Amino acid sequence: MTRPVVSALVVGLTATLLMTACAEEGSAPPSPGAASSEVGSTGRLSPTPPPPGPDASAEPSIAVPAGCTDLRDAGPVVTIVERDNAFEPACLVVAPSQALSIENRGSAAHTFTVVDPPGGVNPRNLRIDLETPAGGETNTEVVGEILGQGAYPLYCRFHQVDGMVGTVVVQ
Ligand SMILES: [Cu+2]
Repeated sequence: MTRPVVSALVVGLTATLLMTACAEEGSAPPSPGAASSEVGSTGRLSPTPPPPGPDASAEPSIAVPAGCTDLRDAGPVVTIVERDNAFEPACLVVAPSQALSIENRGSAAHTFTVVDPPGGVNPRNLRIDLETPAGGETNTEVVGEILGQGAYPLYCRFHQVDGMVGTVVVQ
């Protein structure tokens, strides 16, 4: 079965090698040296496999958390409510053309603080940091003038440890 294949592989070699290969193949298993030589010849003749393609994830994509509230159709100003101690909604999707109205309906002061990913709570990456007294209201500029498109961690500086955190997705 393998003899024609072996003959074809070594057809370019000298007659002496061809005879040797056939003799080895016909009478006994090929020696490791002969086998590696044939593999080497085949490798040079075979087309080189193409290199791995460029990263297919080059186009931007925004990971919107499951259950995030889409407020892009809620009008030019989107209302976010602060309570003790949570944002409502905790995760919101807004359009770059919308502004935010942050209403504190809790009994404590809160902040609406947005940071750049991936810095997390690094203050140097602050993008929005609004303190709202109890019963107060604060408005932001149009989001598109503050944040680029993306998903941003949101938190209250006073109550982050109490779980007053969320996500702002600008899309
Ligand atoms: Cu708070």
